[in-house]
Formats: sequence, C-alpha cells, structure tokens
Amino acid sequence: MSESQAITPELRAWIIEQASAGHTPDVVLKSMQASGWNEDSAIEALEQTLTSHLDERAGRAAAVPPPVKVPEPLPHGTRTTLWAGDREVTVLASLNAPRVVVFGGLLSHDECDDMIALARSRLVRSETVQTDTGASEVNEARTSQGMFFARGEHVLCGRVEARMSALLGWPVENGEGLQILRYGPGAQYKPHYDYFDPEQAGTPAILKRGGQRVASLVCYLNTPTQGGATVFPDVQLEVAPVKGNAVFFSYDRPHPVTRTLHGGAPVIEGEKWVATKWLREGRFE
Ligand code: PD2
Ligand code: ZN
Repeated sequence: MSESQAITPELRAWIIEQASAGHTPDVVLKSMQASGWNEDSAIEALEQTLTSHLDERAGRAAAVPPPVKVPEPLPHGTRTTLWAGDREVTVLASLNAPRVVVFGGLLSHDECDDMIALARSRLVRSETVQTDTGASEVNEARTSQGMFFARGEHVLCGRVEARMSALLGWPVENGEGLQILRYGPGAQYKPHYDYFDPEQAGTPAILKRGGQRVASLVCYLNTPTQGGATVFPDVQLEVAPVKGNAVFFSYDRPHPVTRTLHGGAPVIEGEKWVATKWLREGRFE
C-alpha cells in the first residue's frame, strides 16, 4: 500500500507532462492543491520530480548506492527442498538477476484460510493517485484492500514469521508485520519497487526504524480463477499465484540496477489474496 501522497510513477509523469506543456510550477502547485494535496507535500513532490528529471536529461545519473547484505534462501546453491523450521518448503524456480526464488508449500491451505479470516474484517481500501490531477483518491474498480498485522499479533502470525525467518536466514526482528492485500476483479498493483526511494524527502525518517527494506516475500493465500500473476517487467517474468506458494525477491541497494521492478497483474476473474513480508536491514521495533 502506498502512502497517500507519495510520488508514484504516474504522478511523476503527470508533473513532467504539465511542465513540458509550459505550465509554471506555481500553476501545477495550485492544481495539485485544488485536488487535495497539502501545500508542503506538493512543493516537495514538484521539487523532487523536476530536479531529478532535469538531472536525468543532463545525463547526471543518481549514484548507485553500495550493496548491503540481504537474505539468501539458497546460500549453498540450488536445492529442491528447504527445511523451514517446522515445515519442508519446495524450491520451484530461481533467478539471479533479479534475485528471485519461487517457493511451493510455504503455507498450508488451512493457514491461508485462517489468515484471510483474521484479516477480512480489518481491510481498508488502498489509495491510488489519480494521474490527471495528482490527487490521492480511492478508485474502487482498480484498487486492492489491505491491512497490517503487528508482528506476532496472532499465534498464526508468529508461527508463519518464525518459518519465514528460518527459510530466509533472517531475524524475525528485522521483519515488518505481515501485510494482507485483497484484489477484486480488475484490481492490480502497478509496477513499483518495494525499497524506499532515497530521493524522497520522507525516506530518512522511515529508515530510522530498521533501515532499508532489502527483500520481499509475497505469499499467495488463494488461487485466483484467472489473472493476478506477480510480474517482473524488466525480465518478463510472471509468477503464477498459487495458494500456499510464495515469491521471494531481494534488492541489495535501493536502485533499479537490482531489476526488482514488480507488480501485481490485473485479476481477471475471482479474487486474489496475498500476505507480504518485508525484510529490513536492521531491527524493526
Ligand atoms: O500481489 C502481488 O502480486 C504483489 C505485487 C507487487 C504484491 C506486492 N507488490 C507487494 O505487496 O509489495
Ligand atoms: Zn511490491
């Protein structure tokens, strides 16, 4: 789920379009304010977008940050099965660049059903940014609904988190609480990176709690009738959403060189439920 006034690729494209059409920053700012943006956030979004756009046009690439240690589920090379503390998990596929591993049977079907039952009454609609105005709003047909569990909130969350930690060799304390998302027909998650953009003004404050995100584990809680794959456009990889399975990917620096651009393809028929675990560099307390 994105923050309500984050600079999404759509908003960035809209701001650049407005500037290229000759609208002054003041006019663009007024338009954003008229559609619900607060002045400070709008100014910040405009400054960042236009500065980085000018840098790109001048060939001044943002520096690639140094790599950090990330979770690695297959430190000794490819295996067909892995012991995850209380359950054997199958390795269905892996890729090195981006680092992606697809797991079979990470969760039992009962665990998937129980997770959905615990989350259902707490779902709230996720917000998207409208591309024509830059306004943050809920778009019923296209968005997912979501909620966060606190880490260890239920016995089930604690058990699953311990299993993920054993599977990935990464401390439970370095994980965020599980995020549950439900997509209805037509809903999708547009391609994005899960790390926090170092260019965004709000990022240093976010990083105080646990540092950067370094990996994601998206678990499928049901099998949609049609659609809803997790896609990695840079390498044209599509991971089929199958109940109990999961896709892991890591990013050793907050930069597109990791090739971890990914999205949730539209659900065509049925619904799609996922539980996402994000792993941080440090303790997320
Ligand atoms: O539901 C997905 O397939 C998906 C795709 C992209 C989930 C996430 N990102 C996420 O939770 O970050
Ligand atoms: Zn994501």
